[in-house]
Amino acid sequence: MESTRSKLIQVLSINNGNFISGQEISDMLKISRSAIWKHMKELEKDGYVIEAKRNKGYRIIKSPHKVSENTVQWGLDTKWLGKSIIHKETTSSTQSIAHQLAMDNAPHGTVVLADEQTAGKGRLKREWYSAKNKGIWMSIILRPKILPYQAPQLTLLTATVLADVISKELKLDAKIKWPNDIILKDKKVSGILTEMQAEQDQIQYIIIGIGMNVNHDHNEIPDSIQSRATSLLIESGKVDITRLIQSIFVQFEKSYAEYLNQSFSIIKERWESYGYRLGERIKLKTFQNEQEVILSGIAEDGALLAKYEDGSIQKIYSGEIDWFRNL
Ligand code: BT5
Repeated sequence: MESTRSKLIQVLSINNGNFISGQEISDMLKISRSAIWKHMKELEKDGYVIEAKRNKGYRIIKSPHKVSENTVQWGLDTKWLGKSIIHKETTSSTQSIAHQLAMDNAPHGTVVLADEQTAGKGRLKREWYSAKNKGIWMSIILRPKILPYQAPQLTLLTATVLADVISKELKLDAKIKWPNDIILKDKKVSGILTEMQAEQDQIQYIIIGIGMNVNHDHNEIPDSIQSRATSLLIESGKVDITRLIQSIFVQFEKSYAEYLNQSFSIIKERWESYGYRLGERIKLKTFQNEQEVILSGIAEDGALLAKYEDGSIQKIYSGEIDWFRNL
């Protein structure tokens, strides 16, 4: 259920700084005038500056910079993504909260956002550093009508969304390093963690975890990853995290619709246009051996396509790739 507060935010933001009367709001949201007033007071606590005028109504004249359910929903132009947001100042991992909510039937498009994670997770139980107010640490609950084997396509889709937003809005040369890293100048700025709950041939839910370093200075990147990690601030300048989240939501909805209505090939093409070191020779270590291969793209199921010396192309699902060492 969309909360009354988020509907109110929507009504006010559609009006874009113009007054809207208490009666109109009351009719639209089916709540009393005194309930509206109480909600306005709550918004003010969140940092909104609201002007209330007799015979004219209400308008928002300033919204706060901090990330919250309300600030992200203010002016957010999406149909389903982010209509329900759970924001925590601090939490162990947004993934854990999202799993819990999904098991309790949270709707498609619900988002868990945190200012800080104390036990952020990467893949294979790796650690994900999530410093307070420095980045985007969020988990999106999806309930797609696709088959479980297609789930990795959503990781690739998410990567194209992040690369698109970073490239278009910040004019940076974003690349996607298979399978889930967004790279700026050979350093990781963002990672994606996709987790799924499925039974036989049916997906119950998918959780897409997105971590993105936004406003870290150089010295705010932990020593252990200094040589491999970067932030948007380092590469471009300070970024408004709330606006960035909104852009990600809008682009995500667009790409998700294209994916469902058309096919994965549109995402695959986009992915390949951002592919890190595609067409290059890299060293690939599998269970059996270590070989030089040329990266030629991705397959429909999300596997990496490697071209061997003899011209054969094989799908790589896992294996160590020595990305950063020049051959
Ligand atoms: C990922 O794993 O890249 C997935 C990261 C997903 C994080 C989000 S944040 C919101 C949600 N809640 C969570 O708890 N997780 C998700 P992987 O490919 O395994 O990369 C992990 C590796 O990246 C680590 O072993 C480090 O080397 C490096 N790393 C850790 N923190 C980093 C950071 N902030 N920036 C860049 N690299 C980092």
